[in-house]
Amino acid sequence: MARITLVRGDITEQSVDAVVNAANSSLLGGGGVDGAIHRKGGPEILEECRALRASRYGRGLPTGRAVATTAGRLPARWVIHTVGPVHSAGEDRSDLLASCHREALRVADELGASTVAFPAISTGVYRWPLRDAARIAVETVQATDTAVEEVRFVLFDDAAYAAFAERIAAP
Ligand code: AR6
Repeated sequence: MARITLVRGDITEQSVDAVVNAANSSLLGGGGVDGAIHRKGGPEILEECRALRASRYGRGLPTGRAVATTAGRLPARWVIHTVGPVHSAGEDRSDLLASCHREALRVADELGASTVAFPAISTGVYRWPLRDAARIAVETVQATDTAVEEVRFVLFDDAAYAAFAERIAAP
């Protein structure tokens, strides 16, 4: 099982083997984490995303799946793009949010990444309540068999940090 660490900060500044991007199915960029990664990582990332759209993922990357590209100019080797579910009050999409974490770790294992930084997937534009997202993210990482040594959750503000810290402390 990977060791879980928490930091408050910006995911684009993490010196890790892989950073996870909270992308959308188009893989062609957006706001939030996705916008920051493409802005700081430079055009090489988008080029590889376009190539993925022209080959394996002609119809886009499905929600809950993950795929890797270069990290361009980021201080990481790879970006692992995953698509979180949009939160829904009427439908339980927790399995898809768990799947993002499992699939990102599976791709990290394929790459041989031993340190991986995750943002709080789906808790921004996709409106997932923070405490519930923290529970799903931490439980899933704890339950996933992986060779990744460190999973670093990178939380952008106090509220997100507190939600993850509370969950890590939970028995
Ligand atoms: N570093 C770490 N965390 C960040 C950063 C950053 N640089 N910027 C924002 N956050 P979001 P989602 C936090 O919206 O909800 C995009 O348009 C943010 O405060 O990035 O999965 C994509 O293209 C929040 O807690 O991702 C998709 O269309 C968390 O990261 C859509 O948004 C996730 O917020 C995906 O939405």
